[in-house]
Amino acid sequence: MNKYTLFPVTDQTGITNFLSISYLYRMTLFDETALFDEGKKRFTDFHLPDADLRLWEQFFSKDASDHYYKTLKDHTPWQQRVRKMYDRVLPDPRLTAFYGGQKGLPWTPALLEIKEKVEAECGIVFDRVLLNYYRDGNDAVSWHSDTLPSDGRHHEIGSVSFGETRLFKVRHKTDKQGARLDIPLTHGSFLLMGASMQDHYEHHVPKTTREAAGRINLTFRIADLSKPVYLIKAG
Ligand SMILES: O=C(O)CCC(=O)C(=O)O
Repeated sequence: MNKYTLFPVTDQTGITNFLSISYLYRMTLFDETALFDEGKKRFTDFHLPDADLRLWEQFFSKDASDHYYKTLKDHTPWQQRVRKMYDRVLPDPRLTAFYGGQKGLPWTPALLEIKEKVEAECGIVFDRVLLNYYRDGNDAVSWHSDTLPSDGRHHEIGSVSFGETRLFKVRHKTDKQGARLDIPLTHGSFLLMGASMQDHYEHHVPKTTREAAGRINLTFRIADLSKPVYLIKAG
């Protein structure tokens, strides 16, 4: 697929439009209020082969998004995860916090409000949330699909973004000619990944050389999130 290939997306009225990938590359800085000022809500169903992927832009209002960004940035006990790579221990290029379940922090009022709004839209009840804080354009997450929960099957993942717009890249695991998407996840957006997304696709938030302010991403999940990671306190 090249950037002129047309890609079917369905809006909230159920009408399918064919958009080029270059359209989907559109970037919006989070402090740019034009989209919000127009009051445009936008729903996109990406019709991915083998998996559901749906996006609600401006799912949260500008005021609510500003409020949640600031509250989460200032009041989350951010932690620096480190990973063993051969004989080296490397910090993840982002800060994280994990809420819910036996191993997570207790839910806060702000996280419960966000969770309830997401659940009301998609009809799925989540029980954990992983927060990622990308401090600037140097923070990122490399290609991966999310770990298999301990019950042995993948579930839907609800992903909410506040702050700077960053690209969310998606590629099929085995079909190299298959769909590749670059989705700008804007301030206040909600992306729903269907259960089979993790079986068939990988995702990635690349570093960016453009000046990027902070971004907080919340991935609401079902069941165990434990990973072989070591935690050290954020400095
Ligand atoms: O920041 C994002 O949009 C993606 C986060 C992610 O891939 C993850 O938490 O596994």
